[in-house]
Amino acid sequence: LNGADTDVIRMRTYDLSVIPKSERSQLLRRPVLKSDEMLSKVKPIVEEVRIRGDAALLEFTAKFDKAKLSSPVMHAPFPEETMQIEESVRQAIDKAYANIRKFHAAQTENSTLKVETMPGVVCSRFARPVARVGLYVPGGTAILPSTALMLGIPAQVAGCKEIVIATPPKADGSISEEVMYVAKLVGASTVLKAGGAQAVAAMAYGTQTVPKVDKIFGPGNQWVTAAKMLVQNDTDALVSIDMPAGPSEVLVIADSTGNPDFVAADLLSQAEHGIDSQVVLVAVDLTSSQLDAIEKAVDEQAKALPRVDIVRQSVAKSIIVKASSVEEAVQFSNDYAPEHLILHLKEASQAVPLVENAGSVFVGPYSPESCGDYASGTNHTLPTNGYARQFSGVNTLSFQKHITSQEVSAEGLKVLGPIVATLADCEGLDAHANAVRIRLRQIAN
Ligand code: HSO
Ligand code: ZN
Repeated sequence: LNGADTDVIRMRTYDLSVIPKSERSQLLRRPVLKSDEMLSKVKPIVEEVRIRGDAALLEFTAKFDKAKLSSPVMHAPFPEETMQIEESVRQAIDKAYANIRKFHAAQTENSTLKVETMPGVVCSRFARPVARVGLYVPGGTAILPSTALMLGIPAQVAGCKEIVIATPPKADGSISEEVMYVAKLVGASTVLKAGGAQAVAAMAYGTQTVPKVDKIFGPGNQWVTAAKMLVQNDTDALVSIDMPAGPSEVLVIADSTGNPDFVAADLLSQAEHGIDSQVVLVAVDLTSSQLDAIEKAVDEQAKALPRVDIVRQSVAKSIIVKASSVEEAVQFSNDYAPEHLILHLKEASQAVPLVENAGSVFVGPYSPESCGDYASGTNHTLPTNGYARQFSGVNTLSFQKHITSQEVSAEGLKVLGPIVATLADCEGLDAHANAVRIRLRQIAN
């Protein structure tokens, strides 16, 4: 055995009952994202692609992904030979597709909301799809066809007219065959063979071959996140983004009924994503032997993982927090606002009403995060970094926008008009008042 392998893979432990307030707030913090620094690194890349289009895009792809391409895009219908996947994988993707589609189709808002606020004054609201969307599917240390499903399906059910999927190519210029299969399932029109800031820029501004999109979705590394923030602030690009993204995270609340092996497995499933993954265990009234059992399971299971080197680093930064009641545990979780919250509790579903801030909740011992990551039906593109306080995860409505309308009858204007005119007078906006009074005079005649 070499030295590194015998090191125990363990989290740091804190106790909420003794910890000072200042230290408690430290526990809630995520690693600082160096956004200024990243923005200045990403800016020249985005500029090059904006100005020189495909030529710059191909140069960056050669430099960063080591792929020499003649064209950065593939257009539908995609050749069957790009999506030759194992039969068992195809069936699993098809089942996941069906579940995710079922849950996201139920979220579409196709009916018009209509309210008569005063007699003759009818206000409505109706939804329309965002016409052109760009979906970023990360490459990096793992291929993520599941992310293509999670972004592509709501786009499809919302009725988006143009779906562009961007993902970095392998060095031979090809794209993961699983991602290509999903691109076909969700009806993507274009696959952009590029990653990083250059892919985001290409979709934000459009190039000779890449269609310009209206909204960009999807997780990504710091380069992708910085590029999304940059193009969102450029009024020339006229593009929006789903949400600010940071490293993936899970918070598990476990009481003495929690199976230590299950708890450990859930912590590790998030820890294996990347070295900056955030993993938190909140232990409710566990004895030290119960805690030891979890820590031992983390160590043992981690060492059997192919991605143990990643896990070693993420677990080292992760924490165990001791709480004395479910209420105290959920309060801590609400303050932390985790991307994923797993409840390993005796009465797990009874704790759900206490949850105020979380991206997605996994209730009870048989609901591992992995189910939501892949196939139960919920979306895995969720707010990180504490943004679960104000953001929802990606859902069907993320691909729609709402238009309001009003229809006022002559009778309605008789009642509403004087109110509007008075308010316009009060603001000193005579033209506004005139637009009403000119009609009221005509109605009176
Ligand atoms: N847990 C990730 C999603 C994912 N897991 C993709 C596996 N594949 C989002 O936080
Ligand atoms: Zn995951």
